[in-house]
Amino acid sequence: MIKSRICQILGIEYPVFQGGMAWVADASLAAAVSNAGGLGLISAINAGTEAVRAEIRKCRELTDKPFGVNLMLQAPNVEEVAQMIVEEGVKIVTTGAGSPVRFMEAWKAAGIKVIPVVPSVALALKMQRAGADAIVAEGAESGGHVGELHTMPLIPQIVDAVDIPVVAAGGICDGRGAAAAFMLGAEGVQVGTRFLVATECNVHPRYKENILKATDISTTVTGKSLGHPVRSLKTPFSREFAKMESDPTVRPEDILAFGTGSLRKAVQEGDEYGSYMAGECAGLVRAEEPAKAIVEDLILGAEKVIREFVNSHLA
Ligand code: TUI
Repeated sequence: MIKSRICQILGIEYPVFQGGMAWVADASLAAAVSNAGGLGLISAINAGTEAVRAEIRKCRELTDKPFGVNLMLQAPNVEEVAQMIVEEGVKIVTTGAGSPVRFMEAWKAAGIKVIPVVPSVALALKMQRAGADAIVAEGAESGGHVGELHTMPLIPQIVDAVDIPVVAAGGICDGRGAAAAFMLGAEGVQVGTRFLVATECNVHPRYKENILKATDISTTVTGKSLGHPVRSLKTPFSREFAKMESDPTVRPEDILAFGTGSLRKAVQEGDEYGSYMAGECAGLVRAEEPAKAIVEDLILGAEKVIREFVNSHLA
């Protein structure tokens, strides 16, 4: 069985994190992943601080295993949520899209394990200095807000730079990807896109259908001109967004306004003018399955390919 420091630090069975996907990652999905032995995460981006508090309480009813909360640091209510998770006794926090340094002292004092998501070596080192317990290193193959570096060169460079455990994210969705991440020195994997089609994931059925019919070339990155590159499925929305970005007569604020609310529209309404955030590995996602089957496929699948490789190529 693949084990690592991540399992010890967090008290989980398998070093598999479910990505804290904005508007998607609720108590139902997080509890299912935690009950399967991985780390379920609730996104703190949805209908407001009190709604997130309710999800945390619901998750406690659904699982007695460890779970965490993911905080998107550009959220308008980020200060309020940062305080609320302390009040609620949350024990694990991951962060994205910024530096959580200003919250670190209060979170550490509350006994919270803090695991920032970072896209570069410099940020990984900054997070280690600030007291992070581990980091998620996320390559640009991932869905949603992306950095510049891709997983294959990013993970070993961060692993070489820090002493804390590194969890790999971006482009991992089966045992082969997980095995590759472990070979790069990661001590865990974070998976988003494949959990979008988990039975316990409450996205609109059209979101699941769009992931299941995706191919290798189905995702695109928009928003570079605004300084917020986001990977999502190619849809009428993303094509229109890209057209606006390439038109010098369109003002950035109008592009921004066009994108506002688009993720929620995809997740809740299955609207074709929604933003279907998804990673490059969407083309590998073939079936809706319980979260438990996904967690087990990632870990047992990784073990299987590593064993087979050693037996057939290193004997
Ligand atoms: O955060 C993510 N992925 C996300 S957040 C999100 S919500 C959203 N909604 C609408 C439009 C745009 C986004 C969707 N996907 N991944 C983690 C991640 N964090 N990737 C890269 C970073 C990151 C970037 C800069 C982390 C730290 C950072 O620091 C800059 C600084 O402040 O020093």
